[in-house]
Amino acid sequence: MRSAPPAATSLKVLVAGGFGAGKTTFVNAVSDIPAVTTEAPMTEASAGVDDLSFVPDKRSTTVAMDFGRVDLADDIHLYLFATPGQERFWFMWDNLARGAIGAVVLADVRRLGDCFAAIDYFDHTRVPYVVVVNRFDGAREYPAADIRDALTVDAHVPVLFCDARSRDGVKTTLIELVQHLLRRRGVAAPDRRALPVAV
Ligand SMILES: Nc1nc2c(ncn2[C@@H]2O[C@H](COP(=O)(O)OP(=O)(O)O)[C@@H](O)[C@H]2O)c(=O)[nH]1
Ligand SMILES: [Mg+2]
Repeated sequence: MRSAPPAATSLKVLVAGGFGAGKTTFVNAVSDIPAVTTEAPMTEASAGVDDLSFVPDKRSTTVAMDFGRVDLADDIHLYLFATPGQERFWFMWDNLARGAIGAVVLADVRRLGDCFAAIDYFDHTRVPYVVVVNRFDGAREYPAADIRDALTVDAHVPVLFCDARSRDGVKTTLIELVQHLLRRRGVAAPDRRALPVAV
């Protein structure tokens, strides 16, 4: 008698990184459903608090989270939750992180230090992550090894590159994240049955 195929796997993934690193853009680019965002217009009240010097076109900011969903295969559904970047919203991280199986830390090489908080948080809470450098126009390119050194992340942490506006580019980084999770579980082949059901 043949056993029934295992049901689909749903995984919760966090997207973190500094203010203006491209988190909202990343979730919107890849989501198969219209992403739920909680953008609020930026007002003068945030002048001098939120640094717009590298993202002068930014007109709004995430006040709670962004949410999207993407299917990597017929049977792997990722639920993406992007955290607000600013320190004044960090009290929400523990709630957002509950049940998360992995994370993407988005980095802008022009201000790498802005993602230290996310890296510290995931190291501390033992949530596996990949670092994804969002390639902004005109930003210098650095080899992955240099980025890894600058961020002092472990050698096994993948450092990837993408344009957060590109659906295919973003999707590739999410596939890499899932493969990283599988490798950490000692599974070489992409066998999703090795993934825990997290949501
Ligand atoms: N040139 C370029 N601009 C980007 C890219 N990703 C995001 N942006 C822009 O950078 C600004 C900040 O992005 P946003 O997604 O709001 O950042 P968040 O604060 O991390 O959610 C927005 O104006 C985006 O349109 C990228 O890969 N290249
Ligand atoms: Mg945002």
